Amino acid sequence: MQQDQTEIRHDWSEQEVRALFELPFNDLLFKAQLVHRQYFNPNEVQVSTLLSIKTGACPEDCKYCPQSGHYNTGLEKERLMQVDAVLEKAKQAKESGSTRFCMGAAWKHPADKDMPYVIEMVKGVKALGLETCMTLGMLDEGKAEQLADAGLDYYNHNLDTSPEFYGNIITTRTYQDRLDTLHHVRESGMKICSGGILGMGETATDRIGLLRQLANLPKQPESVPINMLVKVKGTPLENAETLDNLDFIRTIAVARIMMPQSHVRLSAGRENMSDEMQAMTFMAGANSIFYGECLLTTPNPETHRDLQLFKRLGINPEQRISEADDTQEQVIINNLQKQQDKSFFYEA
Ligand code: SAM
Ligand code: DTB
Ligand code: SF4
Repeated sequence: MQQDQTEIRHDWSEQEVRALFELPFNDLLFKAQLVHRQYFNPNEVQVSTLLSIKTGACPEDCKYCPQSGHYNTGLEKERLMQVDAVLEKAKQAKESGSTRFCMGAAWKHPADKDMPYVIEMVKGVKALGLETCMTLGMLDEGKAEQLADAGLDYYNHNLDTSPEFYGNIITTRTYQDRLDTLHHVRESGMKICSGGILGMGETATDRIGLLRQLANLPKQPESVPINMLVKVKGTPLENAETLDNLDFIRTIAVARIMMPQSHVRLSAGRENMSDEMQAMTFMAGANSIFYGECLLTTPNPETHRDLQLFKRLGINPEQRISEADDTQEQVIINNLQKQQDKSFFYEA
């Protein structure tokens, strides 16, 4: 650790985190910026693209989710996509400037019969020179190892909220199930992407609880998505009370301070955020977004709006940092050339 770098702590108490939330807004944002600049270029944001590879009819009952089979949201269900079709989408994502491709499936957990296809997807997307991420539900040790062996870089599995509030939102899998999946992912050597959703009717104490759970994991997640609830008609949370934007920004800032080395991802909910609100979250330490007009099933800002926003804020997309291997060397050279031509992303 360099002398001027904030220490990574895994023993955050409720009182300490509450004290951060209670700081005057400007003091909190200043502190978050200071921490952010120790580990990251403040003018770079990592850009990922999402694809739903299996949509709807999920057996889980997550009250926020349009894909749960327990609620009627009018969503069109789709079986697991063909590998070729997934790779075609990944190519498009890469051409648009994304560096990571995140594939999501509405499953309780992947079935044995689906693993060969999923593994082909990982290998194919990797061969395109993109980082790979998947979110397929719970993983046991064996499946985590299979995915890691295939070369999957990140696994997304959110804790969603505090342990105390969790039972109000999901009853079909426990908090401990989620922690177990994260443990298997960590043990397999993959990187962890785990965060939560705000605006589900949770209290400020629940937001503190969520961040403590994430930061106090034996190793902090490399990526921490903070979603603003997208209220979908037909889900039990369709009329949830809207969270104050300043409380959302505060939560990003506190996440940044508690997890200095992690990418904090401004995730779902950007479609309803003004440019100024998004700029404030970047100021608070968010440094990653989902890019592309669709999240999994709900809309995301149109790409030209994001490109304009980046341009107005002087933000550059973060380039992929990876050790070269035979298949990816050319891809990395191309990316470096693109980095020199900073305008490539804006003109995509
Ligand atoms: N089925 C897998 C799972 O739950 O692990 C993966 C897909 S799931 C859609 C991934 C995450 O998206 C959820 O954990 C939740 O945090 C987020 N999410 C789902 N619906 C959302 C909504 N309406 N608003 C905000 N975030 C949402
Ligand atoms: C995450 O935390 N947010 C993304 C990603 N991980 C997989 C998903 C957001 C989904 C929003 C609702 C939808 O589009 O279906
Ligand atoms: Fe299924 Fe994931 Fe949606 Fe929960 S969040 S209902 S597990 S797709």
